[in-house]
Amino acid sequence: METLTINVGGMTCDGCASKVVHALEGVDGVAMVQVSLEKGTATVTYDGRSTNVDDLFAAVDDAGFDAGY
Ligand code: 9UX
Repeated sequence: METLTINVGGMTCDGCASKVVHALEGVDGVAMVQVSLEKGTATVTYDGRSTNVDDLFAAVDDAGFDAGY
């Protein structure tokens, strides 16, 4: 398993945080997601054989937020 912390732009309420959690949990290979609304981050533990950083960033962006390092 690998762990990545993504900076997530555009999260302004708990609903946003929930959307980001669900978007990342929907990616094949994701085992755990922890989102901090205060920090504007999402920490993801994932199986690198099933997904990668590009996929995780894309999931955040597709949910309407702005993923970055
Ligand atoms: Mo809150 Mo966010 O009412 O996508 S859910 S602003």
